[in-house]
Amino acid sequence: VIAPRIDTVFDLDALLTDEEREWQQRARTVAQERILPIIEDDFEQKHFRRELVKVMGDAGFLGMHLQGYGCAGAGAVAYGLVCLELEAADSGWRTFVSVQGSLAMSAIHKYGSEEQKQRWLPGMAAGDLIGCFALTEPQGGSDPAAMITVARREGDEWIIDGAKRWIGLASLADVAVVWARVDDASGAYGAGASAVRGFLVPTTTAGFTATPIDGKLSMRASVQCDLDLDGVRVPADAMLPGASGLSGPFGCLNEARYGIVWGAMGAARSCLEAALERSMTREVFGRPIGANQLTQAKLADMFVEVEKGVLLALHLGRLKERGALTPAQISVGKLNSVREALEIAHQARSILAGDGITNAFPVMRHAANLESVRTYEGTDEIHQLVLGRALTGIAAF
Ligand code: TGC
Repeated sequence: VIAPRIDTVFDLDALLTDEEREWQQRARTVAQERILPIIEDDFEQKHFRRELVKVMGDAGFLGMHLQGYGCAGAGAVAYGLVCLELEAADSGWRTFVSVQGSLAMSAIHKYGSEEQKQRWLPGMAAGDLIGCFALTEPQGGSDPAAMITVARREGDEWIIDGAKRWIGLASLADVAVVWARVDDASGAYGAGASAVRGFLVPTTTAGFTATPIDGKLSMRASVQCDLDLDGVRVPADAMLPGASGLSGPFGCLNEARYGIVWGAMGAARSCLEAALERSMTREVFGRPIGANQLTQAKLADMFVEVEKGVLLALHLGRLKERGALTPAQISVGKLNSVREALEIAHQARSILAGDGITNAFPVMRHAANLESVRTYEGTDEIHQLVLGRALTGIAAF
């Protein structure tokens, strides 16, 4: 028995344009031909396959929702569908596309000078240059307002000192978008003393050290780093002129969180597909396990959550295309998608029984990856607090 393709059951395709379907198909092809054949080995070996960066660039996925500078200028839904298909293969590759396009490139595109955009964006869109986004610090990621990394002005230069943690791709990156508190009581270089500003730091700059974090049992096919910033000197024009205050980095986090709303549903779909196929081929007590009511109930619940999650993502995508998407709406999507994807991964594992803990199936890898996705770009608790504030008008943080 061949499992029906679950994404044809509900006919979500009917809600997409031809162009969106083309982007989705392109991402599905890249995922199937370039990522799936190698991902179990790469996950096992903790290997980030650098050569695939160019493949992502050639496919047009890097900064694909941005206009100009070699970017594809695609819509938010098309970008979401690409995130979904890449994460159906592995969260690490969707994370790469998010860090490059939604965080590093978005920061430059939203807040950079014309010269900064011309210098960095075309190479990043093509996959010739890698960017990273240095916001989170070792003392914790949930409260960027507690940032202690500082930039001091000395003559025509900024000198940056501090530390960052969990910075994706930093050891491979060509440029880092470093967020730092400007130590400037005069207010001459920022909107008031101690404003958080962004700086474009070439990673070859003296004093910039990126060290991959070892011992990860999640996101093993991608790289996250500790950053040490020790007297890093950059020219005055390295500052992003268009961002002052935390709304700068938060504006980029909105972009990345939006991609996760879609991406996590890709991981969920992959788990459901594995469980569905197994339920029709694996026999216990003389019949397929999918003939049991308890298994069918699990499959039905998983399917309902995948379909609801994709519909929610699509709704948020259409709002985003109209310029109407709010941070609280993104929190609904990020919280729901990742929470449900993890539950789906756990249910799929139970249907696969003992074999579900092996890498003969993608389910444990997705479950492990989703633990990271649940934590970065705002934990469940942060998004609950954002929604709690939106509902009550009272900030509980
Ligand atoms: P508050 O500090 O009062 O506000 C600061 C300013 O930011 C504005 N703002 C937003 N702007 C746009 N989008 C959003 N989502 C925004 N949220 C806040 C806010 O209006 C204010 O603007 P202004 O002009 O008045 O100065 O912040 P808050 O009280 O609103 O927010 C508190 C809280 C807890 C919600 C916020 O701090 C938060 O979202 N925390 C979670 C941070 C987070 O997600 N960290 C993980 C980042 S993941 C990462 O860095 C890794 S990158 C991936 C990789 O490299 O692999």
